[in-house]
Amino acid sequence: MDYKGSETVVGPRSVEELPSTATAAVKIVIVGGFGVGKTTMVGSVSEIRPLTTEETMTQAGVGVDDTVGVERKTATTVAMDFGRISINEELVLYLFGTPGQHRFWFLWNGLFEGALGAVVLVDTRRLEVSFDVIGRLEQRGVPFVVAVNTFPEGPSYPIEELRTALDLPENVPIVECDARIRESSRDVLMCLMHHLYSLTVSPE
Ligand SMILES: Nc1nc2c(ncn2[C@@H]2O[C@H](COP(=O)(O)OP(=O)(O)OP(=O)(O)O)[C@@H](O)[C@H]2O)c(=O)[nH]1
Ligand SMILES: [Mg+2]
Repeated sequence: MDYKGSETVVGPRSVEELPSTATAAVKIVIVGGFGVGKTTMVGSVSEIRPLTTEETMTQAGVGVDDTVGVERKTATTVAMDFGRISINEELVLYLFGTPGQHRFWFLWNGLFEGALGAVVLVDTRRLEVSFDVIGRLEQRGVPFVVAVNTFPEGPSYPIEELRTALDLPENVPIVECDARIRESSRDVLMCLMHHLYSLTVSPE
């Protein structure tokens, strides 16, 4: 399979080389239903040119892929996205974006190996596409935060309503973001880091 670099969200990219001061690497997985913005998030926040495995959506997917709400989408991830971000001089996050479509979910097993935590992206126009994703994370016992990706036509709900709709416990952080904006995506990752830290000091 051919892999291509994505510049869907254009740089600036900082150094491609890993800083020599980096001493800790953490694997993070970006998950969510079809078309919620996973590739966009990895692309916006990565300091290296991200790797994507997007393929053009064709007529062959009609009736197989549920494109309701994302009719304008022309490409979809078929294997994974990959990016990297240095949080500080020592800590580096390796980001793995999963495919959103059910027919590629068998790839999850490999992508989750060694992952410390996950970001679940949700789109308020189609909350239901994230239900299965959250269920699967809970089954695996992978800690996660929920990031509500704000699309212009997306309805806005109070956080507590979203918590009820997604059936999330009190301790799971829910934050809003715009996956296209580097700082916003970075804030989501920082939120996940704080959450992971809080679980180490006061585990469930
Ligand atoms: N308005 C708006 N559009 C966004 C945002 N994030 C992503 N998009 C657009 O939404 C579309 C879907 O984004 P992708 O990043 O491909 O979604 P994905 O979750 O990787 O999709 P799959 O890999 O097919 O599951 C793209 O056309 C993006 O430009 C956002 O925060 N706001
Ligand atoms: Mg994608």
